[in-house]
Amino acid sequence: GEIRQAALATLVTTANLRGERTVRGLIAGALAAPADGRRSVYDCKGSTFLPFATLVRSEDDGPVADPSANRAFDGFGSIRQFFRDVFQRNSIDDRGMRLQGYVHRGHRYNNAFWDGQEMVFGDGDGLVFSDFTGSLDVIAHELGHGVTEHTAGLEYHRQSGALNESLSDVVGSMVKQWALQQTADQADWLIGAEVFTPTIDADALRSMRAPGTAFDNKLFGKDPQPDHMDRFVELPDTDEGDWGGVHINSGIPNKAFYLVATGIGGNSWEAPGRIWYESLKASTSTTQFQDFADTTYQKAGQLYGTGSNQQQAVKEAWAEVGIPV
Ligand code: ASN
Ligand code: ZN
Ligand code: CA
Repeated sequence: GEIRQAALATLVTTANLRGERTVRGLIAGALAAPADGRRSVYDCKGSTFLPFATLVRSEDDGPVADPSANRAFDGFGSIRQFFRDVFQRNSIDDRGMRLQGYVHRGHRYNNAFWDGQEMVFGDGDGLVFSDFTGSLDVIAHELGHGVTEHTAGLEYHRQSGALNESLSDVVGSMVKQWALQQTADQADWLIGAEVFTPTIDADALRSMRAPGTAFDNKLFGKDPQPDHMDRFVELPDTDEGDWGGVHINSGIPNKAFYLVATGIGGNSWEAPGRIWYESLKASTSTTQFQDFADTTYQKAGQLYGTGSNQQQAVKEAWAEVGIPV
């Protein structure tokens, strides 16, 4: 990243001084590599074995008969453009990685996931959950896991895992707000508002504005997400324990991002997004809540000035969720 850019800048300068047009041309060509991240969407036709899936829509194809395939394809397009325009990031790996989606995975499968290579979506059972391609923020959440894997590589358990989950919700929420051109105050801050069938009494999978309030019904009970370190949920580091509550304790950093975005005001993907994205790139596989909070405070100071209102909003947000910086 930065080192390569600096090295290229040095080469360009040297080439300019020597007037070596050929070298300069080569470098310019390398720098102007086409922004790609070409899309491929596959139909699993109910199988859980991805190699059995068939290609239904690729980059140069127009809409196809399958609405799930089109939603995944169009969603990838929006998210790709979001990363390009807002963060100057070329796809998942910043090197134009192909965006591969698999729809109709399994029979009535109630989830979606990133598997390290591709984004995979279930149809839902039709009773509780509907098609997981139905929420743009869910598609962006899964793609966000790819971005995290290719940047900080946050380990998917305990606090680093909850940060990994939260960063995917932050991406999901920012992409949705950007697509709708909503300010932080106008947004609903819900993740997966469209994935429940209309019969289910639930707002969404999660709420970043008010973690713990996304649902409260007979089927699921109350949304278990905390919004403060005092209510951090200790769970075993097992599949059963959600790897230490990665989808539960993510409520804490989610609330911090919401507070920063509303505290600064305007669009979440501008200053708040920039601070979070720079902090993600400065994080490691074992970054904990406190480390991440400290990094956002430091980045806000570097980007917007020490004592700026952006930095002040970051400080107040983390204090409000019990992680003072
Ligand atoms: N939808 C979930 C997620 O992306 C699936 C999982 O637990 N990996 O976090
Ligand atoms: Zn996730
Ligand atoms: Ca609903």
